[in-house]
Amino acid sequence: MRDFRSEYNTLAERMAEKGIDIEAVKARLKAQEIETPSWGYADSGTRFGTYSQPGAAITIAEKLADAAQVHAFTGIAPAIAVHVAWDFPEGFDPAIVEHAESLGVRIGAINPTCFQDPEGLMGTIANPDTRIRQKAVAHMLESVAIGRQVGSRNLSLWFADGTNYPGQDDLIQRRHRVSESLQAVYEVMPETMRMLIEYKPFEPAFYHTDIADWGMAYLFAKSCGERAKVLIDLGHHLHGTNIEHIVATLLDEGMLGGFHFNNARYADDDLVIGSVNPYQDFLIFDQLVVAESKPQAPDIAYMIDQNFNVKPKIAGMIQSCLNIQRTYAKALVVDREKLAAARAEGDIIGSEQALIEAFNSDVEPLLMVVREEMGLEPEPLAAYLASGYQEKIEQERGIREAGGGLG
Ligand code: PSV
Ligand code: MN
Repeated sequence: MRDFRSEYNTLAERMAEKGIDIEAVKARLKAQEIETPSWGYADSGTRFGTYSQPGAAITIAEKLADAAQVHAFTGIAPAIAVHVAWDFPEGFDPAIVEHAESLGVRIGAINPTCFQDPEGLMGTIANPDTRIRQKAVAHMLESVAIGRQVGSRNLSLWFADGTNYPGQDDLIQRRHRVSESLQAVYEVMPETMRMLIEYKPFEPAFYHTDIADWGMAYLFAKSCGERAKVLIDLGHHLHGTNIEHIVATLLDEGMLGGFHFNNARYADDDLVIGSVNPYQDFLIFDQLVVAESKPQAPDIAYMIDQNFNVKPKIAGMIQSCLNIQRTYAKALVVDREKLAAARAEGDIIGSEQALIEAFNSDVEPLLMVVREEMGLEPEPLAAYLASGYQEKIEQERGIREAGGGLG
């Protein structure tokens, strides 16, 4: 293991020269929380099939146990987002709350599963058939009720609604149906709960999707009320989209409610965050760090939305959390004074360098010290891999018929 303590001391000196308060940076890193998705611990796949991994979780209890490992080793993943139909197929059992607590974790965002009902082929909340719309609303109300019982702060909504061919349905009428359905759910949400509205420009519908981009999500959120916000899934953009600009705009409008972290190379690939475009991830965190420093810091749910078809799931999730943590740390050590001065002088090289220097800086010794101070192993991935947990679940659970998550 590297001599991280002395490397940290050198780094701390360099930071002090730049006027960066390293203790404040460490405090923010210790307070970071990333929610992992229950479906990331289950078997998943593509439209061509679902793949079974030895030891993959099936029940919510197994998913929580696996998620608890991610938290135990990283210290920053205490909550697990659930997908109602996948996690509570026999109905919700409140005993799960205490069970999660006993594992040192808690249930986070509630995701109604509004996209696998065969009756929803023409849409759920945008469907021309009132009965099908009501069915989707009823499922969301059931999800709100679960949210109340687990004390969840976020109802996280994504819909597969859209059309495949021009003329298939009236686009404006569909908008109105979406608004009405969302409002019906918003009205019954407890004051403590927020509605996060996720957008996606394509898939499974390929002519139009009813909530195609951040602007549409924003308008639907506005039509509901103050506690409705936009959720950005990094994989839900067309190529070339400047996501950090969307982040900045929503932050400025007070409308950014949360993230679904992942990386995309071609489409909604669900690849590990940091694996395709770490610089873009850094530029997103740069915006977030600036917003956090404002008097009214934004309330943002940081969630991972990934499926691990080829990587081992728990190790993949730990790797994802660490990639996010590293990205946050790099954004925290940007020399903001230098950046502001360069911008004021119109020094484009200097301002970009301020970002690049932070992006290129080695923050690992800082993270290792933070982890040590949190009572964790300095190298969580290596520690997990050496723990024997993966071998244990492979032996106990074996390979079972895949279930529990989509690609
Ligand atoms: C849809 O592609 C999505 O991003 C939504 O967040 C769903 O809840 C999740 O993926 C399902 O895997
Ligand atoms: Mn998502």
